[in-house]
Amino acid sequence: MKPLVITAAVVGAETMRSDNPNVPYLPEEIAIEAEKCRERGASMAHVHGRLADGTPTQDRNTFEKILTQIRNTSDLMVQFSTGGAVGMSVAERIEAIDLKPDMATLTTGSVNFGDECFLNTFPMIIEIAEGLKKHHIRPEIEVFDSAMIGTALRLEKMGLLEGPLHFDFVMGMPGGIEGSEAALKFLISLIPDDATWSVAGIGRFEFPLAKLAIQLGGHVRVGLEDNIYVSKGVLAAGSWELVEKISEFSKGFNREISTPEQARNILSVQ
Ligand code: KMH
Ligand code: ZN
Repeated sequence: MKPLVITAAVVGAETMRSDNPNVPYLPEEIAIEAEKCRERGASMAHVHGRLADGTPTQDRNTFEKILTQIRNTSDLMVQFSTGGAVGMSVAERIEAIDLKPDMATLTTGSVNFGDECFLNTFPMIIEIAEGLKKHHIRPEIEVFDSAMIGTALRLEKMGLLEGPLHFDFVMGMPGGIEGSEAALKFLISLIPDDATWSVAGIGRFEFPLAKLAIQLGGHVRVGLEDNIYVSKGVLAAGSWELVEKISEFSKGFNREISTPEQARNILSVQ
């Protein structure tokens, strides 16, 4: 098995300090948190932007600061969200991609997101995929439900995505695919043989799915974006504490943890 790539989703667009006081908002806070995650085994930071009061933003200046500060303080790969927050326009969501992060997300379908809808119509998906292609940014395909895999394969046929594809299965979110072993194995069965994948379990699904991914040869995303607890009822001291847990699990399963340099190779990032 290839070494385990751990992605730290340190910010997100939904988790607020009222949920967990350790969510970083400002670029310097995000960079400090990302560095702590690197020290505990993460090789990539998945980032969103926030204003000082926590309001989600995809503002280019904010992302420029985040990218610069993470690159100044660590060798982490940086992955921009193009999902942003529910309700944002595509233009807003891809405003910062010309900054050339190492990767950026691409959600290949719409999904109910709590009480709202995270809208990704086919034309919207094409616009984001074209933007990533134009700037030579490797997409991480975010899969909230199984139909999103078929759409990604369609984009590959259209020449908008280039293999080997890399998927992130976001599982256990209300409105998306369930966080079960059967569902994970079903998603794996749908992707091409040469594809790579990671799993981002939401809430209580984070650790059980991470353990499965470690054993099945996949990769893992954790962080306060996805889950605010380190154990039942105990808030995580930061995304770094969740990364630390994954590193411990991986050692327990005798799986090596990748460096950012190895992760670039594993995920075919130039
Ligand atoms: N915040 C969600 C609406 C991504 O980062 O690309 C979208 C999301 C996916 O988090
Ligand atoms: Zn995200």
